[in-house]
Amino acid sequence: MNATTPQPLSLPPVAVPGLPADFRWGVATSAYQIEGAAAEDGRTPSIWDTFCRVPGAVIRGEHGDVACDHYHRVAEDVELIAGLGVDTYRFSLAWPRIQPGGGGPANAKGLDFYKRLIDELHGKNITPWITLYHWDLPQELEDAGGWPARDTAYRFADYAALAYEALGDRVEHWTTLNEPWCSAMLGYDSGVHAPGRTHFPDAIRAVHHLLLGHGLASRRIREAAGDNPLELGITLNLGTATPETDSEADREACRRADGLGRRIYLDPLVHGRYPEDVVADLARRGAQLPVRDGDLETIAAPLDVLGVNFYSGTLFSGTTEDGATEDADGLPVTRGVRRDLPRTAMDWEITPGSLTELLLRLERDYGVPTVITENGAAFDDTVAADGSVPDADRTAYVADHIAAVAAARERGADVRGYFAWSLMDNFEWAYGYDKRFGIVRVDYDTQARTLKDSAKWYRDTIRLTRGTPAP
Ligand code: IFM
Repeated sequence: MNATTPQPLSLPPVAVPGLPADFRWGVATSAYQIEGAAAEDGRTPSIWDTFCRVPGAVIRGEHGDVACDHYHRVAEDVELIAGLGVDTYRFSLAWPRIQPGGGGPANAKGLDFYKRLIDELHGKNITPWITLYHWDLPQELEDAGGWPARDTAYRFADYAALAYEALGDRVEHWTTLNEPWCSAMLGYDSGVHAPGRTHFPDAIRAVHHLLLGHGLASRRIREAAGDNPLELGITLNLGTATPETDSEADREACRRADGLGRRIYLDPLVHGRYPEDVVADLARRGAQLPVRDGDLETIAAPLDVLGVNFYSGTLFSGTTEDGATEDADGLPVTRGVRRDLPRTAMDWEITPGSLTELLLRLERDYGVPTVITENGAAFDDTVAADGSVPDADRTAYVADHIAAVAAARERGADVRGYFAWSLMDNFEWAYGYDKRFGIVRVDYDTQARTLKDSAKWYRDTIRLTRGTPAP
């Protein structure tokens, strides 16, 4: 938002009706986006360290070498999290920090960092919620074929077992993968994310091997946990697909988008099968899911919780702007239609009602308890003369989405928590440090952290909703 754009008025924090006292409130981050210390204490390069060095891959050639320097600021950052009054902190482990090179024994120094973080969190009564894989595949495993290669799924399960063995005594909440759609499609089809490959059939192989990796890792973790308390799940990025009109072409476009964006993950995870229509769509595009005997049983490992990352819903048309129903390759058109709606700095439409719709659909079709493991927005923040960051646009976004969650709960969706993305501004992948998603501002020159107005609103809203007295 710049000086000429009027800021919306700031919302006062109020108790959100319909959210119970035990509703989980959190903030989320991921390793490569905040840690820095890319070459310290034995960490080896991930695909993102490599990708950031590819000319033109990331805005201004930025990278995560220092990021928010979280590796060296754990105590300060946990203090910050505690000040927000959240009960949960979702973060990811860097695979190449814990198991350098993607194979062999654990790196004690890498583990020590996470033990320190977890102990600091426990010291402040904050529940750690671990994600095992938030996109930082050890480079050696990409060199050996990456996610399109089946072996990567087995390497992931070994890493998961190793991480659980070291940290399982202190952490109950484990997520295997973050947004496998992004790993597969952005990494291996469009190539806008690491490792930057552009081969659709390989992306589809990656989908299957990511899901297989999830299933194998889940089995290893459950076996290791025995009777110890464990909440195990996976996080998907999910949205909604709405047809532009009631035409058959538009409805088909939605079916295809929903198939490749959601059902290809949810159906095998929950029902143990890939959707037939999606398999047929893939065949038309020369791609195949490389399923072997027993894989689907493995993938359909019990899920205690489904993590939902939600940012926007999409309107789809089955025709080009010229009215054609086939593209240049003779494939049916699936076109996202731009609406006249408010947008974030990512140019994503703001559609909180779609979150209610999504949660009700997940309840109806899949029936697994959900937690919103990410929701939030990038805006072009400005710092006021007094140092404050009056981000009323972000506050409104978060408030509207929390209300959407409450509305879904009231209509029967079993949604148990909400984590704001993100705790602080950080490395936004191909956008570098350009897009700021934090509720806390980071000054990358000084590494100073400043609560934006949205962070204060979030803190006060949590307190009022829980009904706890002001400190
Ligand atoms: O920053 C990302 C995060 O790593 C994964 N989910 C979407 C966020 C915003 O793009």
